Amino acid sequence: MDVEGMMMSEVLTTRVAGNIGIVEIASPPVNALSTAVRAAVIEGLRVHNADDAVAAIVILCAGRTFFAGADIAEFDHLPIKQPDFDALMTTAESSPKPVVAAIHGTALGGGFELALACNYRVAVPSAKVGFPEVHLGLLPGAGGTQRLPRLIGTGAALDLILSGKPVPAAKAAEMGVVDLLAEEGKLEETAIAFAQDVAAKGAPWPKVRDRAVAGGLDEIEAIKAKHKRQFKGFKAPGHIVQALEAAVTLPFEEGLRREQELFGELLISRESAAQRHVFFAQRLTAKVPDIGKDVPILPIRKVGVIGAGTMGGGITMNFLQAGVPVTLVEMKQEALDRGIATIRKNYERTAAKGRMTMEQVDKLMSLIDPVLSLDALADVDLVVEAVFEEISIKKDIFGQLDGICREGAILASNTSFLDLDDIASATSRPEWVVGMHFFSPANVMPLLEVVRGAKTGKEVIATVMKLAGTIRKTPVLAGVCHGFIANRIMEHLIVQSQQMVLEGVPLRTIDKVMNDYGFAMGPIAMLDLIGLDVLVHGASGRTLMGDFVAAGRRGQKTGKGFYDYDADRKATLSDEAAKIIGDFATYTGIAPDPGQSEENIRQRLLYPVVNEGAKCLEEGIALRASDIDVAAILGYNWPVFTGGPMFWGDTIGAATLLQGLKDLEGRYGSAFTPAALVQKLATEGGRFVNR
Ligand code: 3H9
Repeated sequence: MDVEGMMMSEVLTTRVAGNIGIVEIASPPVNALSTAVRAAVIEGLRVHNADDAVAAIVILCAGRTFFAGADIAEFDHLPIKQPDFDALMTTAESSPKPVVAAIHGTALGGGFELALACNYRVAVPSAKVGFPEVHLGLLPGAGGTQRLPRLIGTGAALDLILSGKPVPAAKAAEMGVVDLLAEEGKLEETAIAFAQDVAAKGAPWPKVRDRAVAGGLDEIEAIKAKHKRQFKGFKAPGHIVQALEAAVTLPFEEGLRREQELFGELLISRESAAQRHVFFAQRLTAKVPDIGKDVPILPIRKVGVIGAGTMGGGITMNFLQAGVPVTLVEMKQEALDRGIATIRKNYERTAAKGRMTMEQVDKLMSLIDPVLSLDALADVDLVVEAVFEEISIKKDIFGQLDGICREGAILASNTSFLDLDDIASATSRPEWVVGMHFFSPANVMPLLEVVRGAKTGKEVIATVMKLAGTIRKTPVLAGVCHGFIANRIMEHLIVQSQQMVLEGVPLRTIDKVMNDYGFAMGPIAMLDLIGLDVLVHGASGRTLMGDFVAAGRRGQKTGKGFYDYDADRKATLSDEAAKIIGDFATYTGIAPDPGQSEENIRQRLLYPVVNEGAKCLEEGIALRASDIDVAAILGYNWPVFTGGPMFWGDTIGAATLLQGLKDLEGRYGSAFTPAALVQKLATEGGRFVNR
């Protein structure tokens, strides 16, 4: 038996219950439809179709879920091996005996497509079905775009496929996708009884392919408009629309062929390669090579947050939503009241949108214990300090915590730039000190940088990495340095954009170049959004942004910053801003160079980010290049379809990057000096990202 044959026999169990043949697949963790699994399903169907004692067949999966889709890793090794998806779907759909898919967990992508190729679908209420392919830069390529509109109509199908969101079984049943809801825990017996019924009724058994498509091209236009923001920079949404158009205009078989063509184009696209990279990168960040499963995870039952400002409030909300009580400390009653009121207002806004009840708001608020003294933190399991970014203040607080907190409590700082080891030195227990760097707004942004100090204990790292998942963040481990990973690499983009502003490059050109690259917002508009006062806080000496703040131009919130803003937050150019820029340029004596090419601007903004990422790798600040990509994407909205700065650096190639950096260094100085790793990869070959 060949290797695939052996693997197939390991994942497949065929058994017979009464007159029903069961094809059971067990391929942990998520029963992805790898070559071996596809072969196993086909073999299971063959076995039961050849057995005269079997009247109908049930396909089900062991473990936590029905098939979660194609094995995404296989897409890096094209062509897809035989038996391919077409063979699998055709076998299921043309089975002479009726086939029932019994669904639990998540039937996603190719898994959902297999269910649609079966005659019937039975699911437990906790199950979900959906097509997440769009998040991988793909489309459902195994008949999903042709079968789903035949079941639920063109508009609903397009909506579901473009959204990428799984639908709960009850909703799927309402839509006509699921034929029967089984009681939780009784999936197999319900599916068997259902299969017996349909077998007893006799042929013909329904096939989705035989149904007419409900809804026409006009429905497609309406749904396209609803999702229009998704199209910019991404290839897949446009291809998905074309596949749905094919479902409307072409006979089933021709539609399938069109779908396969479109899928093939996406599969070899740079965008899909980038998004598949991000899929695996996001799941890799939590794995720390020297921290195995044997390292204990400490229970975090109660948290203290110091500082009820914007950051502290956002951090608090994360824990409340995870059901963890928070003791929130402020120095003054007024600041404490303001912080609590802001949290309540945020939740009430969510409730007003119908996404939460007022009872839930009250319940969350009741988890906060507002206090005015650090002494109240004596019994918490974790403290997150989120006060003003000033080393002496932080050290003072950590010194006090050392005397207050119980032994074994984790002491975390939300510092975004400061030296964590220096902060830890203020305590007698640096092994319990860690960085938990949230991104603003902390209750929304999905990134948590976990900063490992020189002495941070392994169980502290393991606990905080795990805790990130509990509060729905993706953790990225960083070493101690100025700005850790995301801020350190992205600072270049900000600094260079400011430099170009002073050289007279039009603000709109700088923003446009980054919009064209894929950022939803250019760097200048982003500074206005964050607030120039926030950015200059603590800066010493005269700065361009400081001059803006002095002139009352603090950004979008004051209706004026680099741009002027109207009531709809539409940005226009401002003579006053131009004068502030001109005056500051004169003050610094910067040479004007307003006519730079867009390519020059792009390289100036992006190459140093990749270069700094390379330095983070050299210095061991980041564990792996893909972690840097995740930090940039989740912390700074770096466009996903580029794969992040390091993956993008690989697509342009180290040799091109090196040459570009050398040219920029010649013109603009040491900010562009190539990292040793860039030079190494350029001369020896290789990539930043190695999966
Ligand atoms: C497709 O189907 C194309 C077809 O239309 C057409 C073909 C022609 N493949 O997320 P987790 C791994 S495209 C390979 O932490 P959870 C994952 O890397 C596919 N590996 O668990 C991780 O590995 P590790 C459409 C996969 O419980 C482990 O499983 N389907 C796949 O939080 C656990 O994953 C999708 O896009 C896969 N398909 O969430 C579904 N899925 O332990 C993608 C998971 O080494 N998957 N792994 O880090 C998911 O959305 C979630 O994994 C799922 C479980 C919701 C299923």
